[in-house]
Amino acid sequence: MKVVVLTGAGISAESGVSTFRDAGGLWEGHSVADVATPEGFERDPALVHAFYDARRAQLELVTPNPAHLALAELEETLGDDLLLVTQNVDDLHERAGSRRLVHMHGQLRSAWCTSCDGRCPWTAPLADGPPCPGCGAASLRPDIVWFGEVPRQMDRIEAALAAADLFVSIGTSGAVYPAAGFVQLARLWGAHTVELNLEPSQGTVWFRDARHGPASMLVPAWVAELTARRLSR
Ligand code: BV8
Repeated sequence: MKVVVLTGAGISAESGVSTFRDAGGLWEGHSVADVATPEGFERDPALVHAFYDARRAQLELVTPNPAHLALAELEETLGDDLLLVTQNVDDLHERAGSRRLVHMHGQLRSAWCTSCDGRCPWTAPLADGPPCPGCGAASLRPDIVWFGEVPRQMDRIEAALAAADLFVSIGTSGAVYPAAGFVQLARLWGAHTVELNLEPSQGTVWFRDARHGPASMLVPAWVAELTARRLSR
């Protein structure tokens, strides 16, 4: 059985990472245009660096929750039959043990040089213009996909959706495309579709099965159910 799992900010909420659109979420106090677009970065790089430097620093204080751990266990069971696609830029899936993982919107703990186009692991602030380890230029930006930029590894994601028997969306509001459209592609290509979210998302109508509650409860239960079903065949 081939499975594609898509995660959003809701899977990291119980780890203490703020979501985007829940009350008190990240975008409160910031307009998307100012902190999550190339134009915003061009206009005020210090504001954008401050926004991402604060989120990168917060990663020191948070740890994976049972939902992240359950998905890592599922990878142990399914191996190459599972692809985990995350919209999240935190590293909680990696720290939980997931390896077959696509960060379609980039990663906080990586820096991207606009001079040499090189990428490198990065945990420190970027606001003070550190030199690129590759070319020495003070041209490092957050390795993040902003609005209007192209999400990463779309070919790989679309190929996995076309081959999937099961598509599961966890902790996402279904507000941002192309991620919000994956459920429609999966259905079109014959997959069963499941939503695991605190509340119905904007795309909940597209899911054959929708379960609502905290991810730290729903995801381990769903993984146990799937694993038991596989073993009983
Ligand atoms: C692109 C940066 C072209 C990283 C992000 C009109 C129609 C269609 C599309 C567009 C349009 N106008 C513009 C567009 C394109 C645009 C877009 O979709 N805009 C929206 C606003 C309409 N998209 C783009 O620009 C994308 N690029 O389209 O390029 C292209 C396309 C295909 C192929 C080639 C080229 C780029 C989008 C990437 C933007 N970058 N973030 C960062 O700063 O983190 S998006 C940002 O919001 C996040 O990365 C995240 O991915 C996204 C969605 O947020 P969620 O993860 O869903 O979080 P949210 O807070 O919204 O929801 C949390 C959910 O969790 C809630 O439902 C809540 O109930 C639930 N929850 C909370 N607690 C829990 C929980 N669930 C379970 N348990 C809990 N405890």
